[in-house]
Amino acid sequence: MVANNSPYPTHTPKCVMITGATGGFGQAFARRFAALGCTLILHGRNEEKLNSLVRDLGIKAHTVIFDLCDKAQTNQAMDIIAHDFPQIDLLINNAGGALGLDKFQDAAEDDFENMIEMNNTSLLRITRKILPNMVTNKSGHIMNIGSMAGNWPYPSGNVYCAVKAFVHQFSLALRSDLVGTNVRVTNIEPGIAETSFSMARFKGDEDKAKAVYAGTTALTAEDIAETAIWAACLPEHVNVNTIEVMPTQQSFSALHIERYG
Ligand code: 8X3
Repeated sequence: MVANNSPYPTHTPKCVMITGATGGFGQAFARRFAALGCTLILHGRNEEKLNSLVRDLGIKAHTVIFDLCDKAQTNQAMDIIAHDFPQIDLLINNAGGALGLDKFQDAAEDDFENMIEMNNTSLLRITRKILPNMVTNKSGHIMNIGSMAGNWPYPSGNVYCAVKAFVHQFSLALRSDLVGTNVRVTNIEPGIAETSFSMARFKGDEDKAKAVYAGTTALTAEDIAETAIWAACLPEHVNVNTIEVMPTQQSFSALHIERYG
């Protein structure tokens, strides 16, 4: 972790792969892990954005471009990464997101299929390619970026809540498979965070996206990067299973009860 006066031991990952690196969380992770001196492998879909992030970081980083929803592209790119970087210490499965905020009875089929593909199927594919090396190395950390939506349903969250619940349970179950390998698994579950998340959810509708964050203090990408750094830099014998983080201004609502008349 960043130098401080704590006598507590820390562990610094040397090589970190971040998916969805050009998004809000991804950029914040890239900045913080670059500042720790880590070698970065940054995934994105947009080459120009990825190159501009690398220029901003001012470090040499390996970039990998593929569409998460494309099985062949993903597998081909990840085979190369697994071969060229046999010692990835930390994989941050950050790519994903929400598409639409409609009642399921009105939701677009493409949206829910893409959400499952982006948040679940691709996470499995990418993890499956990187994990065998970690197991062989007896060292590594899979860090998934879930959501509090995986724990707490909300109206019109339907498929987004479900895909993040998948990430939550998959992360825990993966820990069971990895016992004895020294490989760690963490799921970070943010609440409302002001990033490009809502622009993507509302497909570029700026007014709708801004309204999500109006009149409150949401989490920032930096808040989540701080939790990621904390969990990653704990000594290797410490595994943080799940971190759920909400802004102080967000809380729970009462269950809805339909009243007649
Ligand atoms: C995003 C959290 O509250 O916007 O993963 O659904 S929320």
